[in-house]
Amino acid sequence: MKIRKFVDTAVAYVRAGKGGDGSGSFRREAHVPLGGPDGGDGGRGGHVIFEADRSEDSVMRISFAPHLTAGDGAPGAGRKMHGRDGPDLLVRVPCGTTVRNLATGELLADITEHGQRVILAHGGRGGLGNVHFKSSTVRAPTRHTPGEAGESFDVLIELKLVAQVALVGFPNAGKSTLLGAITNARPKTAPYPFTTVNPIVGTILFPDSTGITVVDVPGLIAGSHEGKGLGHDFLRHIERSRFLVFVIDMAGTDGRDPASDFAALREELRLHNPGLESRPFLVAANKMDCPGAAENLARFSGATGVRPAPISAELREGTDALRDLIRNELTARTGRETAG
Ligand SMILES: Nc1nc2c(ncn2[C@@H]2O[C@H](COP(=O)(O)OP(=O)(O)OP(=O)(O)O)[C@@H](O)[C@H]2O)c(=O)[nH]1
Ligand SMILES: [Mg+2]
Repeated sequence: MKIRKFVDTAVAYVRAGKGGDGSGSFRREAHVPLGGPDGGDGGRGGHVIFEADRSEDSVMRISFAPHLTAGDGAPGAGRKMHGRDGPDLLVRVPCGTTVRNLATGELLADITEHGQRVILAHGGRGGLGNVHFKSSTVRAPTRHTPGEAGESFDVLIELKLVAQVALVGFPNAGKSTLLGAITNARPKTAPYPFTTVNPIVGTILFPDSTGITVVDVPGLIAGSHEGKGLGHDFLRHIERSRFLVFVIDMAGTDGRDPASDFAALREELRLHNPGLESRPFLVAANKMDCPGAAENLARFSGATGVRPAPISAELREGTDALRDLIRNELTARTGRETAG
């Protein structure tokens, strides 16, 4: 079973091929005196191309062989022969990979769909052979140009795992406890806010060996959309999931009101990205083992019109039913089958 950190990174040096040099050849044949220039052009240097491949699941491999170099173009030759283009280098990366220029931070590619290709570094153009430089005054040009260098730079490659389901809730609501109860992940839990600082992905494994990936996103707070707390980064993670599970502390710990918690979470999503609050969701009413939770739940349903799934993540009560509910809702409301 694989439990991965949410972001998997590699640094690499990409170098596209150099263009082949143009040729400065002259035609020489037994019965053709002064045969004239016949030097062909050099071939283009190979590109470095990244391609998304759904069978890849990490960019870590790249860090073991971080020089990504495409082939050089061949030089041109006599008889106007064009040099062969340098072979391209095709680098397969998982869907959800972004590539940045390491020095400037500039985003060079955001590769999401299987089969999508991006030319990351262009090969240099081939040089021109001397056939191009013939004119009425220069009958026997020796001039020919060298191939251009290919592009080369260091890149930062990041894979952002895309989980199917995101757990969304205020700090301390019990998201990590729930992730530990329903998936193979074993995140740290503690009775204080912001225990989780990096998103963690786990997989719900069903007996028929299908799975659903779930990400525990660190606690949202009012103002997250402005960068408060752990801020934007985590809202972006939520954005990538097709289905949301709101984890609400029904015990109303620290004098919280569950219905206003729910409203505040949805508002935070809306402020970050209008439309995000209407992404398909279900609500898990957590901490139902605590005193007052049942009354709070009744009030919650009255106030919001939503019927949550009652659970105690800590005692693992209702969590099996929640797994099944997540599966059914995910399939019914996003039209997505679970992954094998
Ligand atoms: N009584 C009770 N306590 C719970 C339940 N679920 C979680 N807790 C407790 O609530 C506290 C917070 O749980 P976490 O799972 O760390 O909460 P979180 O939402 O991941 O919090 P952050 O990582 O800080 O955002 C821990 O002390 C848990 O033991 C539950 O169902 N019942
Ligand atoms: Mg947590």
